[in-house]
Amino acid sequence: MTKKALVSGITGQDGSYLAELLLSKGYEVYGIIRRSSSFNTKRIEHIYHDPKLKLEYGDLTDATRLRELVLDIKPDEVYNLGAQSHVRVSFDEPVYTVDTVAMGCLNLLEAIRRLDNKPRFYQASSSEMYGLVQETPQKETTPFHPRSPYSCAKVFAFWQTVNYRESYDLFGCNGILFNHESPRRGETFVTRKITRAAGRIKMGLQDKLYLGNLDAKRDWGFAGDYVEARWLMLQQDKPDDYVVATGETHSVREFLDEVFGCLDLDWHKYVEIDPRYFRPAEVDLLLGDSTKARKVLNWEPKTTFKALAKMMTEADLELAKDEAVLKAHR
Ligand code: NAP
Ligand code: G4F
Repeated sequence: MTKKALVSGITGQDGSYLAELLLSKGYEVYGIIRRSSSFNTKRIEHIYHDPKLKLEYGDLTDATRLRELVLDIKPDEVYNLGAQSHVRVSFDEPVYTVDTVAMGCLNLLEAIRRLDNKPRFYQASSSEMYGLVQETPQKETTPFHPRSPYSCAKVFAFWQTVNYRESYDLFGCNGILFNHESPRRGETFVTRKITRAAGRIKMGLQDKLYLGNLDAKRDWGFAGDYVEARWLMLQQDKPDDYVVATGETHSVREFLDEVFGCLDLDWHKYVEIDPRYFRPAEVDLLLGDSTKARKVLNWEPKTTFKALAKMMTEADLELAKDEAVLKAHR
C-alpha cells in the first residue's frame, strides 16, 4: 500500500529535499503550507505538479487545523520541520518563536496521540540545543545548554517528543541535526548570505558584505545528505534520538576563505563587521559526533566542507549572472 507522509515546513530548505526523497520512494506527500500574500513555494516548484504531492493550508500554531489534517489524511509518518528557524530573529520575536517551535510540536503530538494507528513522528531537533557546549564533540548524551529563545523552544520540543514516546507508546524520534546548508538555504543564514554576496560582488552588483561574528565555528553539512537520515530514523524497529553531523568544524572565516577563493576574490576587501548581526548570547563552537547514526542507521555524509562551499558558490554565481543580464536589459 502507498505510504502517506505529512510534512510541516515543506516550503523550507529541508522540507523541499525531504519531499523529493519521499516522492522518489513512492510516498504520497502531504505538505502543510502557510497562506502568504506572495508565493512561498519556490523551493518545491520543480515537484509542484507531481500528482503524489498534495499541499494543504495550515499553521503549527493552529491546533484545530492540525488535528483536522491528521484525522483526514491518516498519515503513516509525520515529519515536523516547520519552525521560525532563525536564531538571531528569535531574540527579537521570542514568543512567536516559542509558539511555532515548542507549541507547534506539542500541537502536532496532541493531534496524533489519540489515533488508533498512530503515525511515526519525526521532530527536527537542533544542535543549537547544546549551546554553551558541555563537551566536545557533542553526542546524544551531551547535556543541553540552550542559548537563545529558539534553542530553548527546541529543547522543549525535544523532551515532549521523548515524553510522548515514553507515555503513549508513540514512535517518536528526534534528529539532532547540526547545521546543514545548500543552494536552497535561506538567504539570511550566514553561509548563503556569504555565497549570495560573493556571486553578486563577482558580477559587480554589490561591493560590501556586512557580517557579525566571524569566529563562530559550525559543523556544516549538505542538506541533501541529511534528509536520508531523517527518513531512516522512522524505518527502524525502535524509536530513538540521533545526532546527524559531519564531524568537522569550521569558522565563518574559513567559509569566507573557501567561497571567495573559488571566485579568485579576497574577502578582506569587501567584508565589514556590523554589530547588528551579533547575538545577545553566541554559540561559539558546534562539532557533532554521529557515531550512533553511522552505526545504527548506516548513514554517512557524502559532501565535504569544500564541496559544499563550491556547490553553493557556483549556484549563486549563476543567480548573479542572471541578475546582471536582467539589469543590463532594464
Ligand atoms: P527553513 O528553511 O527556515 O524552513 C522553515 C519552514 O517552516 C518553512 O516551510 C516555513 O514556511 C515553515 N514555517 C514557519 N513558521 C511556521 C508556522 N507557524 N506554521 C507552519 N509552518 C511554518 O528551515 P530549514 O533549514 O529547512 O529547517 C527545517 C527544520 O529543521 C526547522 O525546524 C529547523 O529549526 C530545523 N533545523 C535546521 C537546521 C539547519 O541547519 N537547517 C539544523 C537543525 C535543525 P514559509 O516558507 O511559509 O516561511
Ligand atoms: O547561519 P546562522 O544564522 O545559523 P545558526 O545560528 O547556527 O542556526 C542554524 O543552525 C542551527 C543548527 O545548529 C539550526 F537549528 C537553526 O535553525 C539554523 O538553521 O549562523 C551561524 C553563525 C552564528 O554563530 C552567527 O553569529 O554565523 C554567525 N554569523 C556571523 N555573521 C552570522 C552572521 N549569522 C547570520 N545569520 N548572519 C550574519 O551576518
